[in-house]
Amino acid sequence: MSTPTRPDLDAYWMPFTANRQFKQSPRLLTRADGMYFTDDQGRQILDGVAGLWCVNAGHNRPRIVRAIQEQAAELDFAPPFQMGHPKAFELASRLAGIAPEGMNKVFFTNSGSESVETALKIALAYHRARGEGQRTRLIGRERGYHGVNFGGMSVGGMVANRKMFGTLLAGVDHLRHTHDIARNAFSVGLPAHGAELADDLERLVALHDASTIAAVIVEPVAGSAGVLIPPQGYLQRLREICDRHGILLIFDEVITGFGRTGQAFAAQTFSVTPDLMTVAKGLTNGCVPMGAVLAQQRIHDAFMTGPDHLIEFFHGYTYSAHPLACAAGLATLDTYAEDGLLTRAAELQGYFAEQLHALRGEPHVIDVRNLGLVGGVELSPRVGEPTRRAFETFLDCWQQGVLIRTTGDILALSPPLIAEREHLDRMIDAIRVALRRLK
Ligand code: PXG
Repeated sequence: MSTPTRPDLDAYWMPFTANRQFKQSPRLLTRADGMYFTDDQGRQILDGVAGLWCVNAGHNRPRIVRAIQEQAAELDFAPPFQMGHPKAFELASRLAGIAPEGMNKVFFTNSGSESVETALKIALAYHRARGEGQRTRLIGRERGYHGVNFGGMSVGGMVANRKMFGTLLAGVDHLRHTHDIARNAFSVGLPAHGAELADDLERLVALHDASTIAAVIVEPVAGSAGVLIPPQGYLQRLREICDRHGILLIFDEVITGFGRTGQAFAAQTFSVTPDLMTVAKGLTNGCVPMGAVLAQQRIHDAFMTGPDHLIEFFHGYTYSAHPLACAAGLATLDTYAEDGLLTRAAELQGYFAEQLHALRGEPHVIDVRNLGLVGGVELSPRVGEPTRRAFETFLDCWQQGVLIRTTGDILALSPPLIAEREHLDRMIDAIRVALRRLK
């Protein structure tokens, strides 16, 4: 196929990208359909990561495409403050319908990062509205990722995302992370060891006093920090400790939401219901930016005091519940329901785990982890050059026509939930081939 002329690459400062490496050897995607991207050379690239953990129903789904096209012509924008449009209410109800029991209030945002900021602000304002305004402390976890805005960065625990940006929010502390290769390497599904790490919250309660702590935020399964699967019983224990001390529990389900772990939300997979839940990505199948915070009824109700002509929560975005996003969201939920995608990861996870764990014994592999349709393969770093092995594996897979993700020296797979066994085989084979020729 002929190579089209490339655009000038100079002006675009790319996010979370090695800009200089990219511009020397660009990877430009021009089309996508089903399980595949097409690059500007006309090559088919198998999507091993659902875009960026978001295209759960696969690319170019006709119902979603049509909904966005029709919506743009019907109602392009509606102000979200003191106004509404029908699809915003419809989407909120539909989300509440698939959410864990009792999480029936929905606040719309435009990204995962905004969802996190919104959830943290709801937590602070909730306590204040109830006369516990001294609960201002926010607790995150080491190796957590909660987006890139100041609240999310502060409760997050990835050093590269934090160290350049000053003092961040005051009054934040962190639980220890749960990653423990020494005890849990090559666990299939949930690791056996580490539930007691939830007791770290008791340590922080002893240090700060529960009366100063507003909320704890964790990813049920940490994605960006390298596919860290929670130890058996860990999330349940965290819930119990939060309850004991009146601390709100926030699950950041930006990557675990919408079927990734085998049920609609990880909260359901783990049978642990948080007080607040952040979502984005799969909410619109990645087609239009959108996020949301789901809240328990009682959290919402705590705000509904005072004269009824007054705004109850001074927060929101120009594009909250944007009509295009709502149309995409509704069509996405229809697509998930029609194709049974919210539970498909549960059907595929046995096969996926078997194939993925067969990478044990390949060069440099020190751990393999899995849950639902999330997989992680950890490599030993090359001495003096951390992250290089994983990046070279990523480039090799790209050459083979397979898109994977890396973070540190960890490879991540999060295929669209429409994947067939042969797609999973091909992703894992590409990794195997790359590892065997890696130095
Ligand atoms: N919370 C979690 C748990 C996330 O995974 C965000 C918040 C922020 O979402 P936005 O929409 O603001 O980007 C995320 C984002 C990766 C990767 O490679 C994952 C994300 C972003 C970039 C890379 O794992 N997740």
